[in-house]
Amino acid sequence: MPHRAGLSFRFTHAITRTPADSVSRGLRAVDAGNPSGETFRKEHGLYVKALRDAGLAVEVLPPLENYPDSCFVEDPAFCLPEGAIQLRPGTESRLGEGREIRAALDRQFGKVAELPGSGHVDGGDVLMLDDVILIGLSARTDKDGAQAFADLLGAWGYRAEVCDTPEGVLHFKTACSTLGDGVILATTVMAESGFFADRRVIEVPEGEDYAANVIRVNDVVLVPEGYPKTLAAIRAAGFDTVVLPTHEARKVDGGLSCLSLRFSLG
Ligand code: CIR
Repeated sequence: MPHRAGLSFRFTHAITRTPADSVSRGLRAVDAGNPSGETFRKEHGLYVKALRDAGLAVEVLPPLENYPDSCFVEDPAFCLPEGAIQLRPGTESRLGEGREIRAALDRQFGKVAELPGSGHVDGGDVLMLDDVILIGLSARTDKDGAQAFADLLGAWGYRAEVCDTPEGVLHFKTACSTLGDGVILATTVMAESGFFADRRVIEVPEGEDYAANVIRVNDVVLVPEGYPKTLAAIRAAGFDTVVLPTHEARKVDGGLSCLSLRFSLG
């Protein structure tokens, strides 16, 4: 795939979904208390504002009470400038979210495909860089799904590589992000994985692994509140930052990337 400068962080549009009250029953690996829908919606409002301030036109979809985790719109779809792909999330309670987001994809894109076959891919396992798309195998993304997705991306002119997400990590991007301009932010385990070849990797300082999930949006990097060492490392690398509260999302294993689909149109 030819290097497409800015593919991974130059965006014009985003799709988000307002958290439902049922997010209090959202999936989580470790129980740290139930998130409050009301507080989550306040944090979500700040998130949407930050995306708009970064220059994006944001479509905010209504809450879906039947899907407690549906505000994490990154998982049921994947967006590229030329079209979107409806994915098949790899856990029972989220399976229908692909169908639920389809109408929004159809509104935004002329071309929308569905993940072929019967395998599963969560968008949280997909890291788009400017010259390759990494797909992490995880408890949510299986081999069949990853291969079918890689083949589809290949047919659209993109190079995809399938990697093993380290044990105990929910999604590939739970533990790494692109800061753009060839720089990766990653936990130590991810940094040592070899997935990033000779790219520059900034390691998340000890005790701040949650902060590995940031998003570069045009000229700023959105960083979760409460991780001062990671914030300092990103700033020291020359990036402008915006700090956002993600306390409620974190209670159900969600981070900044999970809360939006970001893409560039036209
Ligand atoms: C889940 O377990 O599916 C949600 N509670 C959190 C999803 C986070 N999504 C992401 O990392 N892309």
